[in-house]
Amino acid sequence: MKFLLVDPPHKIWEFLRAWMPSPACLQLAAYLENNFDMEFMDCTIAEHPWRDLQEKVKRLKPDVVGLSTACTYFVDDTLNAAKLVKEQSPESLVIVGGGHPSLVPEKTLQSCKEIDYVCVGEGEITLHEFLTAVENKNDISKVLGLAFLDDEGNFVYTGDRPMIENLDILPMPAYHLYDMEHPYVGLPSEGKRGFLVNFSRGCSFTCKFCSEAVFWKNKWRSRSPEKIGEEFELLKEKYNRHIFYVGDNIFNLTRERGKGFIKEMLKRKTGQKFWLQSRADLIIRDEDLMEGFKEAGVYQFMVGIEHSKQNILDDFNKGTTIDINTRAMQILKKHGLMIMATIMMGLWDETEKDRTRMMRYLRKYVDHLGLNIVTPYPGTQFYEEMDRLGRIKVKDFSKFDQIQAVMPTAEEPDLDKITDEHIAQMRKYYWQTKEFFKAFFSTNKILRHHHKHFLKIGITAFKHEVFGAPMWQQETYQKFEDYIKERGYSLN
Ligand code: B12
Repeated sequence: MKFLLVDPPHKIWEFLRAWMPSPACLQLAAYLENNFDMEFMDCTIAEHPWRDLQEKVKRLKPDVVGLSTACTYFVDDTLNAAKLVKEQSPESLVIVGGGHPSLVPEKTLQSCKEIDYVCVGEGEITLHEFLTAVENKNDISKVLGLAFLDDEGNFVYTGDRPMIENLDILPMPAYHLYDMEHPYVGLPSEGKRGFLVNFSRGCSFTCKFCSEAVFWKNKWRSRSPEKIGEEFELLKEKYNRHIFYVGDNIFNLTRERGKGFIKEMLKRKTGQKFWLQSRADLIIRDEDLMEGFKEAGVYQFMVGIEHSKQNILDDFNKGTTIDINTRAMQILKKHGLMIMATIMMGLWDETEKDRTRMMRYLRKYVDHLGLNIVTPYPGTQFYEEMDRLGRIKVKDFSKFDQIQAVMPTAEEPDLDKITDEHIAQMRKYYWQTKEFFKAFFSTNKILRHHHKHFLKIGITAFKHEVFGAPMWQQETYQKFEDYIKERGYSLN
């Protein structure tokens, strides 16, 4: 039984020019590698992503190919990868998993006949049972957590897969299968040795726009502080990684977790630095832990401030208030922790005046502006509502990257103008003397580094616009259509 797990070709996070090994693939690979003849391929760091995938499948003729797709905005690449796999090896079964296909399994299957199965939800046990069933020629419809179309084309869902209660049963992510020294692997904004990790799954809050909450059915689980410490230590000792974006939705969802992490990292004294995500109300609840977090190496909290209009927070079921947001940011400032605020713009009843007021408000506190264009993700309540109201004007998912507008506002019907406004707001925020000086003179070394990185991105954009110089391009990405042209014959 040969199994090929693939992170298909797709764009990396262009905005920050950051690429990370997929935590999903690393965890799935670790869980399966000892039980199956498994290979892992990350096409996002392959020199010729489509050609390499084609050749690998042709040579290997795997019994099963697993394709992972976390974000809606690169689902088309996954569908094309499925087509290429089937062309090269018609006997291979194709199973896809990840956030997007899981939330819309029927649509995914109907949009691509080359996909045989969708893994709905958590992958480790479902994939293990699926591969075992294929190997032993058992009835696949008995494996929970799978969706497929039957011979008549009817959608079949085998039923919910119970989630793993204790994440500590999972092995350490399979970093050893990855090219950890590839020049693309890192978070340039965090410095050369920046890296991303993930230790929890889900979130117990119910923000209307979030696909994560729906995907994990509002259930939250975490690795224990000991396992977290062990992984950080391995990343330091074996892979020389020192500064991290921790992808957990809400790091201090419980006080116990925050306290456990602090204790563990103070004990291990690895000297590593961490950027965590949290919520404003939980920052306030845990104010007494902030010094501990700092001492343990935390340098930044990313907080979903979302907007400066209360009705927007209420409408999104965010469960916070402007006052809570302000107090949380004041607490972080007081303790010398950097603030990255994630903000939405381009909401239906947002006006130019609202944005100006919001930016003025944020300027007082925020070190990093994570300004995103509001994007409705399939599977969320927000998507359904916007779809019902006919506001989603673009259904091409490759544009669902939070940088391109897909919905108009009451004030601005032109999507391109909203997209341009997003860039203009980011520039206005970062291109001011005060921010410019931070790149060179801030006493905070990390902030200096961040600002230099953004300055570099800004200069490239400026040169492009004024002098026609080339924009930054991901060398490892090629559009599927371009590959098909390049290879000289169309897809079977
Ligand atoms: C890590 C991460 C990133 C990394 C990407 C790393 C990577 N290589 O994937 C970085 C920082 C680069 C990033 C960027 C972006 N991200 Co991001 N990111 C996350 C984050 C924080 C963690 C994902 C994760 O590790 N989950 C843990 C793993 C274990 O879960 P999982 O991926 O669901 O995998 C399980 C199952 O899905 C399944 N499975 C997955 N693949 C497969 C394959 C097979 C074959 C099978 C059987 C099963 C299976 O099994 C896995 C294990 O159980 C999530 C939010 C969160 N906390 O989850 C957002 C999230 C995935 N990102 C999101 C977005 C929108 C983006 C951006 C587009 C925009 C932005 N402003 O952030 C950019 C650009 C993406 C890009 N081109 O890189 C959204 C996606 C929403 C959507 N529906 O599209 C999320 C959900 C955040 C959110 N709540 O909005 N991101």
